[in-house]
Amino acid sequence: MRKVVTIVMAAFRAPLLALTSCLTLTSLLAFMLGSTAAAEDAAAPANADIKIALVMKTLTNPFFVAMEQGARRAEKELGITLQVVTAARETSATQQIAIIDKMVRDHTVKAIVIAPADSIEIIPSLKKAEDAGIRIVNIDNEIDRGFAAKAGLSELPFISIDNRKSAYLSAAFIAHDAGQPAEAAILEGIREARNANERKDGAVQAFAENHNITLVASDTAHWQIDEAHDLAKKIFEQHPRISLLFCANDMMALGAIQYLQEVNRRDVRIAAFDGIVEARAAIKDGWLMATIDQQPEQQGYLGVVYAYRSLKGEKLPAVTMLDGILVTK
Ligand code: ALL
Repeated sequence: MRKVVTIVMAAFRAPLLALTSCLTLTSLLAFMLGSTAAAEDAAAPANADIKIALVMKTLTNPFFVAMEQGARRAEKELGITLQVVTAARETSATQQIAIIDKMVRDHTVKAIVIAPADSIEIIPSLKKAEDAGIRIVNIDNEIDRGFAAKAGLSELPFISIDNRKSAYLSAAFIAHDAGQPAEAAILEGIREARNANERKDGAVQAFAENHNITLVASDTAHWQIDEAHDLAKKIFEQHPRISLLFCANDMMALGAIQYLQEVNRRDVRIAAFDGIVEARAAIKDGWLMATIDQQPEQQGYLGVVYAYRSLKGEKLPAVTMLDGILVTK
């Protein structure tokens, strides 16, 4: 297990380090340029007093590292001040709630861009934020619109991809040509997240459309690599004939692949979701068949741009759907 974790950690620590040094350089440059510009124009950068927060789940998943990079691009372009905050783990939904509550209490930001860990529990905190005059943009995982309306939260602009359709595309890639009877399994994301359920539905549909396929197991590994390794072990020990596996994100696919490598099972066809660099490498190595690029960089970028435009009084589209791009090579 450790092997994959280390590879993944090392792989995204590098861009993180690069990002940090790049930020340091940027700040240095900004400082140097700033001191020259200060003579001519004391008010640079233009919107530095506009503080926008990007609240994500965790930086232990490269998906969110890419999302931050997009948000930083918007920060630079708009000249605003961006604060990026995450919880510790995929499962730290309560920590994300505490982060929002503290921002409301401390009046530190004018807008919040949120990729929620949980589609329902976060709603009361978002309502408090809205009541405090903070603009909110929902990206990635949609909050539950029914609960939001009941809580009196207004309709938040939402930016994401079509999770059901994209999961269908990914799972169909391994399902459509199963010409012999085959057993399939699904590793689900956190069940309190709407996108996890939509992805499960899409994969169930893709498997159901081929009458040769029987779905024999579906369980959650909470988006996490280690948990997916252990869940895959359990499921494959119970159903050794499984030959098709859909994982609702790449991290879980990497955990499952690690298990399959340990038991030397090259025959299992796996489809996943996110398009992170490590998953693309697994496709090249033949361990993964498909994933979905859900453009996290662009989601982060647009989230901040929308928050800014909302603060400028613009009316935003209720739903913005980016393309979920099937990656198979
Ligand atoms: C979802 C994202 C990604 C990610 C997962 C883990 O909301 O869309 O698929 O892998 O969260 O937190």
